Order: sequence, then C-alpha cells, then structure tokens
Amino acid sequence: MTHPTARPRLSVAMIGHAFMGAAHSQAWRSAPRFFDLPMDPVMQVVCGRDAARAAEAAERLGWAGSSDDWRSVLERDDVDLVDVCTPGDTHAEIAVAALEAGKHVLCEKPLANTVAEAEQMVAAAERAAAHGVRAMVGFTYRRVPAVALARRLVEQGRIGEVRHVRAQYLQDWIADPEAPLSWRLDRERAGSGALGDIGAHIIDLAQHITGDRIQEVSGQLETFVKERPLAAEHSGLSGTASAERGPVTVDDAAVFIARFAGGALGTFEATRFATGRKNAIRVEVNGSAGSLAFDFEDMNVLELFDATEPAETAGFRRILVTEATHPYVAAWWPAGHGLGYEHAFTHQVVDLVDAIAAGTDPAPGFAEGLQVQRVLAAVETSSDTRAWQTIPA
Ligand code: SOE
Repeated sequence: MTHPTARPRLSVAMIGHAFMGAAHSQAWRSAPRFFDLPMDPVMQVVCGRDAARAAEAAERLGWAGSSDDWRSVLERDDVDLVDVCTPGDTHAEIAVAALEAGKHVLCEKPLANTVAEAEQMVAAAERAAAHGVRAMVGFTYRRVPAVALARRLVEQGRIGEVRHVRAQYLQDWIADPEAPLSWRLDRERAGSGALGDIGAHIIDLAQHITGDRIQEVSGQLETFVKERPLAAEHSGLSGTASAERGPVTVDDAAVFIARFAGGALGTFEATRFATGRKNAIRVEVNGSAGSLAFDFEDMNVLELFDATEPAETAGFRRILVTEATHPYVAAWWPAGHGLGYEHAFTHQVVDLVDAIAAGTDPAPGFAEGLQVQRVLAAVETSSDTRAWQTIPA
C-alpha cells in the first residue's frame, strides 16, 4: 500500500556492502513496498573501498549509484541519511562525520569498538538532535515479531516481576580450527569477538525485553583457537584459507552472570563454538507470574507459561507469532505464513523512517548503544581481573 499523495524523499547512502549491507539493502527496498511509510526512501548511493566492487554492489543490491569515497558522499546534498554497515573500527569516524554533516545515521551494532568511541558518538548524536538529526543503532533482533511481543507482554505485566534472564547467542561458524581469519576475528577491526559481535545482541535483547538495565557483571572470555590460516578471500561468514597463518586476537566465546538494576539475575553466553547451533539466540525470562522463551532458530514462535493457570492444565504454550495483531505482522502474509531473518531489518527501517518523519528519536538511540558498550567493556575487564564490575548508570 502506498500513500495517495507524494511523500517527502529520504535519500540514503549506505557505507559497506557485504553481509550487513545486503541485509540493509533488502530492508530499504522492501520497507516502502510492504509498509505505508510517511517518507519515500531513495537508495541513492552505496559506498565501498574498491570502486569496481562498489559499482557491482550497487547493481546487485539496487542502489542508484556507487562511490569509493565516503567523505565525498557526506558532502552531497542529495543524501539525507547515512547507513553505516562497515566493521566496527570505522563506525565512530563515519557516524560522527555524518551527524556533523547534518545526515541522519543508522549504525550497525555494536555501536563502536570502545566505550570512548561510543561516547564521542553519543555526544555527536546529542549535538545533531538539537537540529532535528536522528541517530539509531542497529540492534535488529528487537524487531523480530516474537521478540517485540515478548517485550509487550512483559510491559503488560503478564509474567509479573522479572526474576531471571537466561540469554544465549550460539553459533558455530569458526568451530573448525582451520576456518580462516576474517575481520570479525581481528581486535583492531572488530573490537572484540563473540562478545561484541553476538553478545551485544543478547545484552540488548535482555535489557529491551525486561525494560531493565544490567548493573553488574562477572564474566570470562576464552579464545580456544589461537592461530588460524589467513583468509585468501572472505565474504560474510565464510572464506578460503591461504597458506600463511596469523593470530586470533579476539575471544571465541564469552560467558557472564549479571545483576539487573531491578533485582533480576541474568546468565549470558555468546559463542562461535556451539557445534550444530547456527544462529540460536535464546532468551528465557522467568517472572513471578510466568515465563517467556524465544529461540531464533524457531523465530516465529514465542513460548509463554502462565503461572496463574491451574497446575493441572498449566504448561508452556507455543504462540505462533503470525497474527495480524502481533507486532509488524499485519503488513506481511496471512496467519501461519512466517517471517525470516531479513524481515527484522525491514522493520528497523520502518521504525527509523517513522521516527524521522515524526521528529522523534528512534530507539535504540546511540545512548542505548553506549550502555551496551559499557556492559561489553565491563565483561572484558571482569575477565581480565576476575572481579565483578559495575556499569555506570
Ligand atoms: C556474525 O556473527 C553475525 O553476522 C553478526 O555479526 C550479526 O550481528 C548477527 O545478526 C548474525 O551473525
């Protein structure tokens, strides 16, 4: 469905065009086709370090043009929003420059590689907000309908007071010790390993679903495979090995326990070594009146246990989150025709465009990204010092 009258244009530049760039491109393409947006996103230009590859990406992903120079893209009058899909080492530089150039920013997670960078980004976002410029960090899984429903149910008090959060993000794409080094295994580029790449997601999900904040952590990181073949070529999560080898400079796995400000206890596990688990994001929340459980590998389902039901018939029930009354679902398919990984990226674009048009701050903003960054840093420090760490409010 489209607006009957002309809508203002929102011209987008995307920096980076690998795995995340492809996911964001499909979101910019599909959002205006399935949702009634108040603005018309225009896929203006995609930018990458190599001109030929950027041009090929523009053609393949549906961008009008391409560039190999992000700084010149920020100077363009026909760019309103910059979508940052690069590795973490460039997030701060690009996002701050874009905000200073008056462009709205959507930045992939984790917000930055360090707390200091994230603080600079928040400061830039606050300055820009005074001029109506918006900034959002891409904790996309919030927008999986079953996750959004979980948050809604917690907000409505359906599970009472939250006691436990059990969160796992399990992958296995580097369980093979001969899997080559990619930028995600390089501390300089990625900041950290499983912790920042996927642990950041479950930190955000746990805080988002409960509406609470992690206040204290005690954690351990481990790098099981300390050296790997260098990558001859790498794309997304797979690559080919070269004969040379290099050190792995990030964690392969991270575990931590947490205390929430509201009194709940949390356990967190993020690993790329959970053989057989491909993208298993599992969050279980136990409250005084019931429990909720989600597993991304069965992403159209939310499990609900209602502790107020008679014990004789009480039990976890599988809610198929495909009803038009469920968050985001009405725009898509009839009940029972589920959604996939890419849809949450579309929902992210929808919420961002709605916020820009309404003149409000999108969520999660950079301040929330900074708070997650602080939790990540606290887990690392805890692992190094073997001591609990407090996260400043
Ligand atoms: C790799 O672990 C990765 O692509 C993450 O970087 C994404 O954030 C996650 O959504 C899927 O896995």
